[in-house]
Amino acid sequence: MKKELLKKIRSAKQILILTHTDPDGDAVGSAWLLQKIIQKLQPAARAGLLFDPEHKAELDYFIKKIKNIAVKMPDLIISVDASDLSRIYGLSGCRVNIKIDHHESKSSFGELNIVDPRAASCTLLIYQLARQLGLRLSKPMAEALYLGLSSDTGNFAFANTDTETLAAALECVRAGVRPNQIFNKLNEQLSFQEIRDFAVALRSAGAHCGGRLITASIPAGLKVDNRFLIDFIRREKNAQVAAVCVEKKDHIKLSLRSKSGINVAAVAAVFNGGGHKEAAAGKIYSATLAGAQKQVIQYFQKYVFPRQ
Ligand SMILES: [Mn+2]
Repeated sequence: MKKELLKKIRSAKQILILTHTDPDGDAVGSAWLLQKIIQKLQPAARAGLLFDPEHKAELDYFIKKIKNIAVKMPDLIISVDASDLSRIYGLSGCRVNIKIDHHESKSSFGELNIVDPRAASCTLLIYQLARQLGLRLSKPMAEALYLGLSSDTGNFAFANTDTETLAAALECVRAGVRPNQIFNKLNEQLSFQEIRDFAVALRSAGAHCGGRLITASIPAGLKVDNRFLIDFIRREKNAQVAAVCVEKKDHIKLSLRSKSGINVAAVAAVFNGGGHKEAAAGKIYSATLAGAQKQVIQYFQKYVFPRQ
């Protein structure tokens, strides 16, 4: 695996790194970290990245730190943190040569697939590769790694937080990362309007299935980050699963979180999506937000929390 990866990178001149639409901290961190690694392995190559411009504003701080290089005719395309071909931003009919990912997925669309669902973040998986190649963790690499680690572990609080993630975080801090600064840039950048909109969205919260399922929804027009909302409602003490429906242009986005061992990736798969056991997302083609939410609640009532 390591040899094949090295061979592909060393023989490339123009490398394009892509990730999923609506990128999160792990997507941005993974592309950034990989670019830094490629620059060390193959300094003569041009390694550029492409991000979906429709990303959360707080990621701009990190994207601005990345020195992007225009790559017009890539001879190597690497996707990071993307489980499905249809979710990759900027691919436009090209082939993916290398897929690096940590989602549970049967889609092996790369010529070379480096996939490990045990890795808490895709940046951690890329860091492990870099370590095998004997590369030292520089400060920018550590920032990229930490960005993905903290994003995908809910600031080192989710079930995927383990000795590996904490040991990698320690390496990041040793390399000069300041956890508080990254937390501030990611989580303390809301506008006053977003605080008010959050209050409106929170009013939609409901408990179902004897309290084991907690739901909320975000109508179009409200500026609310669904991750903040779902991470808030999941705090309810009896909730085993949290579900948030978000009204998008042509569909309803479904986000799911599990605190109880229930595999929400399997539920997301029913709703045109996928992800991890504890965090997953899907798409519902319903004309209304209420209609989509009803479908979700009914699915949980019937299949996940049936009455004994
Ligand atoms: Mn990820």
